[in-house]
Amino acid sequence: MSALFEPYTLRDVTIPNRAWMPPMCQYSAAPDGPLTGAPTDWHFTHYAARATGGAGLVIVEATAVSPEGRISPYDLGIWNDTQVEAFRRITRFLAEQGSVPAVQLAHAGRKASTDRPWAGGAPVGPEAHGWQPVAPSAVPFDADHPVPAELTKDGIREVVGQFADAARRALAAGFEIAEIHGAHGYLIGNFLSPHSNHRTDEYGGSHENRTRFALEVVDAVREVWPDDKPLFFRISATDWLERDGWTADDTVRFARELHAHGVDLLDVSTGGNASGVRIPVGPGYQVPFAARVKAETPMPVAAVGLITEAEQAEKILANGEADAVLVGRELLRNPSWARQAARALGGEVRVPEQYHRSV
Ligand code: FNR
Ligand code: 531
Repeated sequence: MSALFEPYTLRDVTIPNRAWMPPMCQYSAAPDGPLTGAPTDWHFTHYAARATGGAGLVIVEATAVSPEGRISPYDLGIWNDTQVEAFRRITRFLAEQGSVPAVQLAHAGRKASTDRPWAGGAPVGPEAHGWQPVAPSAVPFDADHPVPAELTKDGIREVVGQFADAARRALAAGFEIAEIHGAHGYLIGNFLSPHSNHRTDEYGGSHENRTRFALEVVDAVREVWPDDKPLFFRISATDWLERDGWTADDTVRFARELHAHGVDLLDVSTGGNASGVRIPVGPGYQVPFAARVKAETPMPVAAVGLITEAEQAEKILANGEADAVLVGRELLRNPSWARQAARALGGEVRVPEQYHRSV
């Protein structure tokens, strides 16, 4: 039996295989008006295709917990009931197709208020639906980004509450798994790393202080999220900085703490919080970070990053380097990657009845 097509049960949720779709922003929601942040026909089509293509878990893209938590004005959000209603059509269909619907809850921090990548991705001001980003410290991501406003303690408390409200809405929207976005240089990652967190109060300085905000978010979400449903956390295992950054050792230590706080799986990415770093990109280049967490802590892990081939994915799991793989851009190229991997590996995958003549 192929490891990639072994079902995986976390708490009371069984994911039919280990070939999962990671969150990938589509920047396709309305940027203003009553439908701001609500999923559209595009989002339905985009996610439905990967579910009918056999992905066992579909993690909906970074979905902002507040308007100012968006990366771009075109991001999805889950801060109001109109958005919840629009998500229900997607979660219902994914579940009908046998895929587990998940959503990544996000706050963009100091990388907020930027244009869509295909429009250049530059920071936008109020004239283009933009706003003032916030962060743990008034330290910009790079020379092209504005200086963010330093969050006060009240501001921190407000964002923690927004994550809890977003989790409540994610549940109402029909999601089975919530993933907290702690990676790629957004708000939670801004607090974790000494590269971006220069605070001198109890949210800055030591490892315990810099991880405080992330753990307050985890605790607030875990309290709302049902005990029978899994909670994931996505982390950037390293900033790829020579010094003064977040490191793989920090990640291993933090993985133990997240596990103790009720996080069920760590989704292990890298980078995004420091500009101008050299990242050794290549097939499976981030897998070693997931493998370290899995080897040295009790935390289950998902691996991601240039995993494109069925045999490559199978080997990662068979070698015990990860419990699941996330296939991103290859799934954008080929929505039926999971079904084709099943054929290659002799695994079982659900095929829609309507397609049975094609099996
Ligand atoms: C991403 N990625 C990403 N990551 C995340 O945590 N939340 C997100 O919303 C997005 N959005 C996003 C959009 C697009 C268009 C791409 C290509 C990527 C990162 C993604 O989940 C994945 O970690 C990387 O793409 C690496 O995996 P692949 O693509 O090499 O399989
Ligand atoms: C790509 C990215 C991956 C890893 C580090 C930095 C950047 N993604 C990240 C996405 C937005 C689009 C670019 C998110 O995490 C929302």
